[in-house]
Amino acid sequence: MNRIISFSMAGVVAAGLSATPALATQWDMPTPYPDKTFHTQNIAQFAKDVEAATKGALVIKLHTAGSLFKHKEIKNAVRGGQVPAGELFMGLLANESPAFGIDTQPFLATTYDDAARLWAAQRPVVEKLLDKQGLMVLFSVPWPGQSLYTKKAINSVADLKGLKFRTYNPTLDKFAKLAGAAPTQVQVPDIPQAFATGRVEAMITSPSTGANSKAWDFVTTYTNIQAWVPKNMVVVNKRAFRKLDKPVQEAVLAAAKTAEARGWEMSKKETAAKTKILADNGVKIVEPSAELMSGLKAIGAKMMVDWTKAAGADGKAILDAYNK
Ligand code: PCA
Repeated sequence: MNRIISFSMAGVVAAGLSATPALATQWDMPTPYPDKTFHTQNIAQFAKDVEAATKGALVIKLHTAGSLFKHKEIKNAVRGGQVPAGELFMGLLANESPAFGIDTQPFLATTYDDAARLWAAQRPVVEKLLDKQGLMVLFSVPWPGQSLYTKKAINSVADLKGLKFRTYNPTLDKFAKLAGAAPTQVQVPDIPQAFATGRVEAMITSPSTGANSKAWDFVTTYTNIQAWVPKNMVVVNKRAFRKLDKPVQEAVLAAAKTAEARGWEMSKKETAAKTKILADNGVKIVEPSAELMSGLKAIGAKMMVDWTKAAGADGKAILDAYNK
């Protein structure tokens, strides 16, 4: 909490001395994910780039793994100005507006090319929704494709019935429920503990989060369903952004653009690298049966119908742009 106080004091001092451009601003920035996550490494590089480009006029201090604010608090902390910027999983906001969760829709966009097209279609709507809350999107980077981790072979949707399922957002809750599993949301830093204590026994996530969580300690099988390519986003409080000198603002936007491009490339490399780590540690990597895939895709198709109804005009704008 000291840091938050020091941030707002820095704000007060900066406002009082706004004629002194040499005064450095420090931004505290919470992220939900641990240090070794490629997203976190990308954001650390972004912070370095900003500091270098502004010659230290803006210093971004990361607070990783939910250490300053819990994942579910990060958006409102930025909105309320307790911190100027933060990272979160875009689909975490799916209940606020379905537009935020379209990239967690099963089997809509399952490759990086489709994910990039979906982001281009989704971005204007996401920006409009966040702008109303005084927030700006700096950049967004996808996780590798999401696949299935279990303690036994899964050959059909019926094999998922009754499994205690670790989830991370409302869309995945629904997918798990429709598959007959019992969803429980667990944040990434808590995954190993949740499996160890038996709170959960299966999950859908990327090879990155699987390998970083040492999934071999608690599952045997990775079924490569590649069901969706969800994204994180870095958001900034518009008031905090406007307080920066113009050249500093420009440096932040330029570094954000670079971070987005770099992050997508890092993500693409993760899939093979982290799947290999899973295999090297004894996790069985299997391709899904046709029966499992058709069952999961049928659930996805039903969810797509529900999403389209719930998402209204914003949803239509996104899908029209995506399908163009
Ligand atoms: N890792 C994060 C989000 C998606 C992913 O691959 C998680 O499991 O919560």
